[in-house]
Amino acid sequence: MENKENVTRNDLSYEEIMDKLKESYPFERLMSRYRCAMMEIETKFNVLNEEYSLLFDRQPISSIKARLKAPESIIEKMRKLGKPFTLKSMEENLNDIAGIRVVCSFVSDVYTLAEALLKQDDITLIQRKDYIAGPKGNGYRSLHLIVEVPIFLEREKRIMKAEVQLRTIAMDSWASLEHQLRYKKENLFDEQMMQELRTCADLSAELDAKMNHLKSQVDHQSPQKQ
Ligand code: 0O2
Repeated sequence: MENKENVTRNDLSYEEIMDKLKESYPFERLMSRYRCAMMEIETKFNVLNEEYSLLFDRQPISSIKARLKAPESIIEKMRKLGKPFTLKSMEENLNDIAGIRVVCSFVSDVYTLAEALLKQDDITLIQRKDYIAGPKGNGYRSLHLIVEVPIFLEREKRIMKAEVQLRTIAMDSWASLEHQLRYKKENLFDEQMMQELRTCADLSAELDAKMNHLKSQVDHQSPQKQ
């Protein structure tokens, strides 16, 4: 490859692009940096979970899943965006190569944890999409944050972007079932089926709201530890 930053040329086929990308050391190095960013953010949430479990005798985080976007999905998205296949362009145009999904017990935990992350002085908020306050048309709910986080390498400090999705257990189970139902079967869904999906999402939001209300009653009666 003449220029290490140019992973691909535009005249290559999809398969050739992918093979070249996977073999390239600069691509591997970039992916490794995104992996480091995921580790940093995952650790931050684990630390917060530990702290809150001390303060409130319960853990607000039910589970954390971190995933690196697959090369196939990266190429597909760059192609969709009509952007050149270079590492620089990937870094500039894709916000979700590193993804961390934080599944919380209650709706209030989603916002408490998001706030606690964002007030850390090494985290910069790039974009916030609140699909809980304003669900997507199909009923999808989650709080999405695009953040920048520094990673400290042997000789340099790099600022990396990552997408953090925060949601409740109920929102997560709806999203996971919806994904299974709709994955590659998008065109089988008619308006009535879409309406049923939305109804299921609304029912699960109602459950979240009731559980959150119960939690605030319990919180009100139990004093916080110092
Ligand atoms: P994966 O494999 O989960 O990463 P963009 O991210 O740029 O493509 P957009 O629409 O601005 O576009 O992103 P948005 O709305 O913030 O959501 C992106 C991610 O949120 C998706 O990533 C999903 O993880 C999740 N998501 C968004 N909408 C839905 C939905 O309707 N159902 C489910 N189950 N998940 C959703 P990817 O890249 O699609 O997939």
